[in-house]
Amino acid sequence: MGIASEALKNFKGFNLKNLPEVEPVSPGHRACQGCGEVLALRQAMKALGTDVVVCSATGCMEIITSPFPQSAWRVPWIHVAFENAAAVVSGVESAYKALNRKKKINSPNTVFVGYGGDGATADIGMQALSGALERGHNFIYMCFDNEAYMNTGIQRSSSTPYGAMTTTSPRASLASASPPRRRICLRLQWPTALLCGHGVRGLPHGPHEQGEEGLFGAWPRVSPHLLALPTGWRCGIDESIEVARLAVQSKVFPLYEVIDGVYHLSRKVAKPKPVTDYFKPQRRFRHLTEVDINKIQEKIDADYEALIKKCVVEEKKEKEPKGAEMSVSLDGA
Ligand SMILES: Cc1ncc(C[n+]2csc(CCOP(=O)(O)OP(=O)(O)O)c2C)c(N)n1
Ligand code: SF4
Ligand SMILES: [Mg+2]
Repeated sequence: MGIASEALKNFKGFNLKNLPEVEPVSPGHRACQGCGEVLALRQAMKALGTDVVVCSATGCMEIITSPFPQSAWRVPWIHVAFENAAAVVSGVESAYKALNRKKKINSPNTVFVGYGGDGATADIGMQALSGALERGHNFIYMCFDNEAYMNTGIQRSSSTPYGAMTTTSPRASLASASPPRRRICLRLQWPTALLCGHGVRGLPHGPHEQGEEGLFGAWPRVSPHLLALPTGWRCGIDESIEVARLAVQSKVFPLYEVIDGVYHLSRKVAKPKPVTDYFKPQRRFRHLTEVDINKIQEKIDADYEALIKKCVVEEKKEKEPKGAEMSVSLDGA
């Protein structure tokens, strides 16, 4: 059983009625207009509260929140290298454990958070994350997956979807290209929590969303968030939430959790939209031919079917909670 701060224990999901007022990431940072990633970071930190220690890999969310001599962080925050956020958060968690045991500090409920982009997680930081998971540290790891190395100029990462244009992937037809790769959660093959869409629910979304036994019972947790953003995805500055929502509705990014090896589908996509609806607002896909798109659609359908077969569908979560129409979550898939 893990431990959780008061803010986490009382967290009931996001909607306008119960949005926590606390702002661990303050306004005035330097994210691009319409950035979905900083919205996810803000929402996640609101849920986590202030009794936290955060370890940040380099990437956009580090650069835009900490241009010397300023900082948008109102909680303890450590900037580490590109590859080792999970290693550092492991060390911090172990140090707190030891200091608490020796009664040198009294912080039994502190929550330890590591985060990085898709480059920092799925590529260069995979080893550190794998090690931290294997050791079973008490921490939450968030991957802010914007599907490229955005901070350094939109280079392709292993999370970049098949066919998307980046500054390092050619726009040639995909007919002879290598097949799409699996997302990080599937590659980790570890009890993880996968959630989507701006991370606007901030934290693992699904059957065990609320309560200590669910959200906080199983440590460690890995939460990839899919984030749409105008700069790299070439959508409008007012479209990033809608594009992320379309990712769920078109089955491109299904919402599910894996808890102790059991797959839980958080939202069944009853009336899926075609992938073309998801691609349309994003100019990074505009070069694709009909043949390319059909191939991608086939792969999405096959992957979703395979996921459904593995999943327990939590019927009670099919219904929207009261007040959800005011929610900024990505439900409705
Ligand atoms: C070892 C190392 N290689 C490369 C860099 C340069 N670098 C800094 S941030 C970054 C891209 C980060 O991409 P991602 O993790 O996806 O985060 P995003 O900026 O997209 O949020 C790169 C290549 C670095 N800081 N350290
Ligand atoms: S480049 Fe993308 S992720 Fe980075 S701040 Fe701009 S919109 Fe956000
Ligand atoms: Mg990235």
